[in-house]
Amino acid sequence: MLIVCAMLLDTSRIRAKPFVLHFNQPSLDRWMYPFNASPGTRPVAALFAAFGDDSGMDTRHAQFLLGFDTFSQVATNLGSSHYLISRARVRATISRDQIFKYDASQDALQTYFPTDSPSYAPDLDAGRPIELFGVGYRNGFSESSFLEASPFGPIVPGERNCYAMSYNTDGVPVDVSNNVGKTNQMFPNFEVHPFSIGQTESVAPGEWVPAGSEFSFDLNLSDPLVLQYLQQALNSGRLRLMLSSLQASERGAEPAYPEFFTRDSLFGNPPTLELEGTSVSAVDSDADGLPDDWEQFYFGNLLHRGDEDTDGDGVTNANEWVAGTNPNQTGSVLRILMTGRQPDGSVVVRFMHSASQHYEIQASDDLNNWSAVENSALHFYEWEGAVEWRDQSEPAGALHFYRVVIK
Ligand SMILES: [Ca+2]
Ligand SMILES: [Ca+2]
Ligand SMILES: [Ca+2]
Ligand SMILES: [Ca+2]
Repeated sequence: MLIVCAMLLDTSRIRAKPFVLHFNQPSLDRWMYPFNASPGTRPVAALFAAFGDDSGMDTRHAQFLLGFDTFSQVATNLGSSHYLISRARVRATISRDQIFKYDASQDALQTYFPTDSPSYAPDLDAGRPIELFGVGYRNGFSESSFLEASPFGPIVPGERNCYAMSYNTDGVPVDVSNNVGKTNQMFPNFEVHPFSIGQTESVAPGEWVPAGSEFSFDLNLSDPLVLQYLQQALNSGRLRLMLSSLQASERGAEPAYPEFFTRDSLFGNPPTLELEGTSVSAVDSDADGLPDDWEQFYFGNLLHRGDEDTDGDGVTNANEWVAGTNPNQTGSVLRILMTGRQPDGSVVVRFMHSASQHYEIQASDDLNNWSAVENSALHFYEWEGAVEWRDQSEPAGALHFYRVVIK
């Protein structure tokens, strides 16, 4: 009897609901610079880079860690796909006057190469963007154990305990601190996919940025891997983000770097977070196969049914819920976009993917007996929202059927 009561209490406690979170300051913030003698209490945090192997440092040398604890406001551990997010914005304020130029867009990887590199491309817009990333950890640390005064870690490239993180083309989280700037074979160059690039209305692109300028970072929710990161953070109750910029004193030029106020500043505005969405409980009061929270999030009412295809994309609302797609957008749907043989003989299956879903590619000779393919690796970022499975082992002329299954 006691157990039943406990279960009832627990169910009511985790009852999900819409949330509109406004953090006026981070739960923690820290200038991630290896020689920072007062981690967690400095009033400002600068972002800059150290190019070249000789520096002995990560290329993204000085980063800025922001942490927002959501667990007191949004129920945790519902499962990542049960967090629907409509908006996520970080704001941060510049503390130092006119020492860098505003660049509102991403600069190609080749613009960071040495000018004598055969692959070098000039940076056609002045300045370097300010990029927002996720956060990764090593040496046993995690988002719950890495705090403002935790050890930085070894001061050599690729070893810091807490770093700017994004996803590689395999969809795997990676340290982006050395995505460019090193010739050491341990650090091959690769393009990054920032979660957001800072925008300001204080000045036009290419102009010097005055102190007090506010930068906004709207997280790119149309990238399923970014959305997934946010969902996982809400599931754990701790959102961690990292600001970084590849600003450097280039060839005798004046030092250029953005510097932000932290929550420890007495003079400037600390970073903030706005996060809006819904957590989805199992409650389905109208018994149509759609959780009420999901219906309210997408439709604003409970009038639509599970067997209905509201956006007419060929997939029912119930299956859009299962697939993590948007029932109001025809372009958001689990569908194979392309399948076929490439000129090199490999087979490609391309499909739209969603946040926090696990896909299995299955093959069949007869459309009756299906089995999972052995090589299950997926390739991301061919274009946003799409993913590809590629197989070079299939003999030419073989006829197979393929399907994508959500596990
Ligand atoms: Ca630029
Ligand atoms: Ca319902
Ligand atoms: Ca539909
Ligand atoms: Ca849809």
